[in-house]
Amino acid sequence: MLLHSLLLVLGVSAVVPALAQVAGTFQVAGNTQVSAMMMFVVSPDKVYILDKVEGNAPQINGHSQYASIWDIPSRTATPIDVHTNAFCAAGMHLPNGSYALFGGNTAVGPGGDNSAPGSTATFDPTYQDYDGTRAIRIFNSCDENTPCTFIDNSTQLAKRRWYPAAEPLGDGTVVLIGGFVAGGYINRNYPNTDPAYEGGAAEPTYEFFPPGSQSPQIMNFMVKTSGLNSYALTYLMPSGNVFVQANYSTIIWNPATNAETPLPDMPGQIVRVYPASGANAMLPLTPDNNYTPTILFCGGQYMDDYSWGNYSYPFANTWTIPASSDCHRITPEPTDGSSPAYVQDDSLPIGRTMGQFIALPDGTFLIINGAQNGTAGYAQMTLTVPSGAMPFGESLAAGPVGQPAIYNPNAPAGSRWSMAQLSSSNISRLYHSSALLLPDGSVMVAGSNPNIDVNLTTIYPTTYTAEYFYPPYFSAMTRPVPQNIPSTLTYGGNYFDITIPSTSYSGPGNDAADNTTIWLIRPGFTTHAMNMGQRILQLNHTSTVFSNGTIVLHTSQLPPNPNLFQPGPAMLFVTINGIPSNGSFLIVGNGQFGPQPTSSTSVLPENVRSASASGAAPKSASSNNNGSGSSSHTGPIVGAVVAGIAAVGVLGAVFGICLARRRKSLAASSHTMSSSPGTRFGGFSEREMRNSDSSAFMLLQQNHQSDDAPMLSPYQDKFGLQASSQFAQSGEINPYRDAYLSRSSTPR
Ligand SMILES: [Cu+2]
Repeated sequence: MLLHSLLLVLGVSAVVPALAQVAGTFQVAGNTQVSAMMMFVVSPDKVYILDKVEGNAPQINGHSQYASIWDIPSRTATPIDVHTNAFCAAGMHLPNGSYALFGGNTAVGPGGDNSAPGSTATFDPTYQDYDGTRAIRIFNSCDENTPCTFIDNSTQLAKRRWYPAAEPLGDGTVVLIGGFVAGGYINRNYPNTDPAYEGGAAEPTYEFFPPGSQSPQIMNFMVKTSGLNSYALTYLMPSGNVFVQANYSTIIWNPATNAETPLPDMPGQIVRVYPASGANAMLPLTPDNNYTPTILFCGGQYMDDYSWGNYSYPFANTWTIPASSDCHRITPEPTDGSSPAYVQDDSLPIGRTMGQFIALPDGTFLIINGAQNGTAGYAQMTLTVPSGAMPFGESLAAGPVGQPAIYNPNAPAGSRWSMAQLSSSNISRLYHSSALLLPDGSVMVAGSNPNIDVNLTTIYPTTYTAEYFYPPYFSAMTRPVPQNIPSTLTYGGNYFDITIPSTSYSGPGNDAADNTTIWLIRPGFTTHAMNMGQRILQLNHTSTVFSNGTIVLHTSQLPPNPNLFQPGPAMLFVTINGIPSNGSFLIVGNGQFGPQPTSSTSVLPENVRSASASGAAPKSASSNNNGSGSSSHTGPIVGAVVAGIAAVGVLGAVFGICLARRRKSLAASSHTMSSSPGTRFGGFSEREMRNSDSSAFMLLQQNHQSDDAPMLSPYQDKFGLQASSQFAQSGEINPYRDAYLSRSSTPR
């Protein structure tokens, strides 16, 4: 551990110069080693990066590498050996602070298929990967003091699921909905004579993790939305029902009874699910809106039903078709007695497919990545363009949008979008790219790979370069450094006090107190222009301003309804005058699957003001620099890294280790979880973990005791057909696996 810390410090000194973080700009962060199709951020230091199985150049244990751990401060990737093919899986946090990845594709070899000698859908000897269609992998929360560990596939889903939806319920249970059995462009044959099962290629059921006693049931909505129903868009509502959107249909679904209540269709039949891939997010849940969820959809794609095609490819040449710029809001459970309705919102500045929303800790949303034309997915031909003649390689999108935009949900209609002072990336972020809020409030952008296997020479190549994007608040010279942030939060119960030192802000203390918001953000699991599980909730608070400039924030626990913000890990930010602190990781709820304890919300103390109080921080550069461009930020994180470099050079290793810890505590700003004794898994000590009877804890415990035991041999499929036979039944080409077969069926 000490050596690890030392190496980390040395790594930092070797890799990171004192780079200025310029507000509104991208900065190249480094090489992710695998193409970042999927990411979780799990601590102030670490991001798990998952790729599909493909021919990445870095090797691990004699085969290409498919996953890595990204160290945020040093901007370096360390390989990990995930064996099951996680290609287009679903991901979600768990109540104990761990993270799960569900489903994926069958084993593949070079070319993304099983054409290599000895390759089967169960195991490929070249890439040494195993069938991931029913795999469950669980990753712990790790940081510079806690090793990253994971377990791969010791239990399995009941059904094969590629592109399933995942949504956590209020008790932490994750519901997994639908998916392909083995993939393709969209989830149907054409003509669509078997909308439920597509001859074995579609999976219309749902199931739970941890599994209950019920076997998977058909969700009728998956049949109704057949074709455009993979990676359905799901948001748990305050009632405990789930808002589900796919194709251009919408329902409220009761996960206990499987009852469906129809909601209006998407206006204009714009499709927002994959592969139209519109940006979608739940707007902030705040005291002002009484924690009433509103879902925002922007962009995506409209094509007529025929043009969407089938498993093989689209029947239209998607790259010629502009993406939608429309935005729509819906409040699925209005509290005023009105009926839920889609409402037109301000249009995107630039139409996008594969744009994705990132909740920022000032209550705004960044839209980032994507393209102006086409759809997600890739293909080697379409109905009218033969293999070899595709104008953008295998990409079904064209016209990358490099410039992000920011949506302010509280701005008056007509003024919610802004691209002011946001510069563009020159890296195309198309299909299989990803983006994620980091604990320092920056956004990690990575991946892009609209190719069946690694291709470094095509127009939109397999991409390994990660960037950090710095939102406008990086213009601040000083970030708030809140103190006494708890390591767990409850649903209702006693308020707690967060202390803001006067050095955290500038200007009058009363103004700072009036302009403070406290945010819980769950960045979610990023893949396919989505952040599954992403949520942002504002905690209520009052404040006491002391004459010395210190501000104490009397902060409410969450509202007493776990459906508003499901149990599990989250980051807490304190934002003063629009400038957020670094996020502190904590656990919401009791850390276990099951009904969450709730209690009534305590009454907050009255506000106390002090007219003489003022902050001791230097004025923000942006306030002296109004409208004249971005300004440089070299705040506490970079400053501390520089200190670490100097110390290693002059004073040697011991001081370096101490400074690494200091740097971490600065970066985390009251990262109180690190006080737990023993090995932590998502904020809980080993002892606490072993006392738990929840199955997710047990998985981690097994992994901790015996590394990778399930991976010693290919598992036997006890439950169903070999995936390799599925496409014979569907009668379609699978462009993802049978890449070089000539077209064998012509649609009507
Ligand atoms: Cu995909």
